[in-house]
Amino acid sequence: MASKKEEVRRKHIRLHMESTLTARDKVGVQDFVLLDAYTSESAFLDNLRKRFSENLIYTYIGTLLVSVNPYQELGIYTMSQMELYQGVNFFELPPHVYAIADNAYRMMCSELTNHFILISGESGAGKTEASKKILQYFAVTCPMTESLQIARDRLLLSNPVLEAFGNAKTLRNDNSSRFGKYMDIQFDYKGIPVGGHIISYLIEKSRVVYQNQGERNFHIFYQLLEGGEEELLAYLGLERDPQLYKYLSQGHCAKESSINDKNDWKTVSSAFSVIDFTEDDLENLFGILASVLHLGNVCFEENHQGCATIPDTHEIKWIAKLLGVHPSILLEALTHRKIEAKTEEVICPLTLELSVYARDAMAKSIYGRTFTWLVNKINSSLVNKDFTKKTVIGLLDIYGFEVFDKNDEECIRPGPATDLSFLEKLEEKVGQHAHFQTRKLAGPKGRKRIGWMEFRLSHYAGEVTYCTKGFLEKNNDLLYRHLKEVLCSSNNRILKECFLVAELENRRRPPTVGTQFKNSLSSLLEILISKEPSYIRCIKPNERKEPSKFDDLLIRHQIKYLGLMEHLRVRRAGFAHRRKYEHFLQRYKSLCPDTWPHWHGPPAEGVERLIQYIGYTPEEYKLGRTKIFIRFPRTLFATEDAFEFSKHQLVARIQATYKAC
Ligand code: AOV
Ligand code: MG
Repeated sequence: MASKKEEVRRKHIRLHMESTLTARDKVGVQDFVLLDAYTSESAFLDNLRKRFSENLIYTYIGTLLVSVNPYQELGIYTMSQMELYQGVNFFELPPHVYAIADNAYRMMCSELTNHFILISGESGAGKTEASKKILQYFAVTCPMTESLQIARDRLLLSNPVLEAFGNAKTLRNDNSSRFGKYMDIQFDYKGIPVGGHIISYLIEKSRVVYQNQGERNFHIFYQLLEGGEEELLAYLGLERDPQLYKYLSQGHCAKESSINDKNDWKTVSSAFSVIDFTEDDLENLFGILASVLHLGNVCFEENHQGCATIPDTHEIKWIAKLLGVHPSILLEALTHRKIEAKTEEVICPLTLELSVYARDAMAKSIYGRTFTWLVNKINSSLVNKDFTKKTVIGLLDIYGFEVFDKNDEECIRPGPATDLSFLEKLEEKVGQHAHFQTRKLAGPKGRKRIGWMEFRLSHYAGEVTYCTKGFLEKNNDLLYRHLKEVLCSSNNRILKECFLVAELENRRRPPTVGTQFKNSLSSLLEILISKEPSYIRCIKPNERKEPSKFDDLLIRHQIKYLGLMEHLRVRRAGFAHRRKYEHFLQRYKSLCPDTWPHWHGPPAEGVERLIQYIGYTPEEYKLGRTKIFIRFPRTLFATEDAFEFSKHQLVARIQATYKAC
């Protein structure tokens, strides 16, 4: 095996050397740093296009990986590919997401440091796929013991479950993540994956009650209807046809040819059992999903006094049964609200509009909190208390620009605020901004293109116009107290954990979406600051999800917004590798008699002594305050090779001594 691998590796190096000389015009360069006209965006684009047309979707900028979504299976994620990238110096093989994963892993093992891989790019660019490939790479290539196989399986299988509940078909992506995800994979000192932890950010709750034309609700609803057993559906009071549910049919694409809900249901069902969900958990969980669907079908009418009534209580009875609440109290809470006067509570009827609002708020709130429960539940199955000393590699799969925290404040008002006042507030808060336009801000020239209730944002992909009509309801899930009381009284075990009675006593306003976002962002920054980063930038080649189509304009936009040219400039001017003195010394100290086996002085001096000994030339490196900067990859390779060699020598010496005894 090793010799075959060695052979392939050598072949690649030969090919690479030839390609840089002869085939460069055809397939481009595998590292943008090697481009001749490196400051020109057109040269950058040309190189990316050349490679894409040869199905070479990965290109480096130094150690940053640029990935273009191929929208087709390329056969580059096989077992033999994984083996090939294992333990290989970074630049020896063609760029690959496995190289990024392997590099982070090896650094973690050798330096005992924590790492994270940040994956960014616009919707549909391939972030989630990249993060899954990395997880698979670790699952397959890392050492493993029998007792830890379960931990590995849970790490892998948390994905389909989270995707079922947190992903949906959108216009841009048939499997779009509607939440942000940070996942720590924890390793023991031998480099065996032993556990993990997931943090989720801002699940898009509005999707539960409303979807745009051509979009769907979260996958799990369709999976349940399509794949759920007859008895289960009968128990939940559900019909198989998604068209019968208002919350599933507004986008007019409940059935989508690219998605196999039945198969996905099977995957998710078996994943549930591996990640420790009991029958009871599932019964409660599906009860909640079914209640949401029943809620969507609750219809209101207006009586003579202009108050909302529910003429048909069929759905109410199902919800009451599944959530373990009293049907008449639920009915009252959906059509009335409690107002607290000085000493007493007054119950006021709601208008039809406000009842619809209350119903949707209930559905969003239930779903949102259940999602949080689900993440916690998965986390409890990923915890591994047996290992106290762990190092981690974090994977950050962020959704970018569709979240903007400027919309919160207005949403806090109980009841719908007017959409126009929301827009006015946006104008006031955001003001003049290169990426934000409204009719008022556009000036006379652009005015014609923007409607009264619209605002326009510049995203990676170009401009997107948003209509604020209905925007507030979509983003609002403030629950009337009356409904909250009902949910706090629920007998559904999951809801009991999600809606604590103590919440009713707390009179403070719940944090707005913006505050939540800001808080989670700052805690994320804290997590990231303590780790060594690697970067993957994903690019979407066209808007039609088609293979082999390279849309120059769209990609140019992304090169700009992802800051790739700046990154390239910095890389060209600077030094490709940087390592902390301690880590560098720890790894390579055996190469120099002065630093081996221990160096007692300051690490910086030790490093200086070491590199002088092994003969770094002055243009190859620079010494910073805490780190050594190495200009060329080959310098680091040479050092690494010397290190490997010295290790073999050491082993040979030990063996020889052993034999001699
Ligand atoms: P995203 O995570 O960046 O979008 P995904 O990772 O879900 O995008 O990729 C979108 C789709 O593109 C996938 O479902 C695949 O069909 C295809 N795809 C992506 N990467 C590859 C690849 N390496 N090889 C083959 N096909 C690929 V979003 O979550 O919407 O921001 O919100
Ligand atoms: Mg995604």
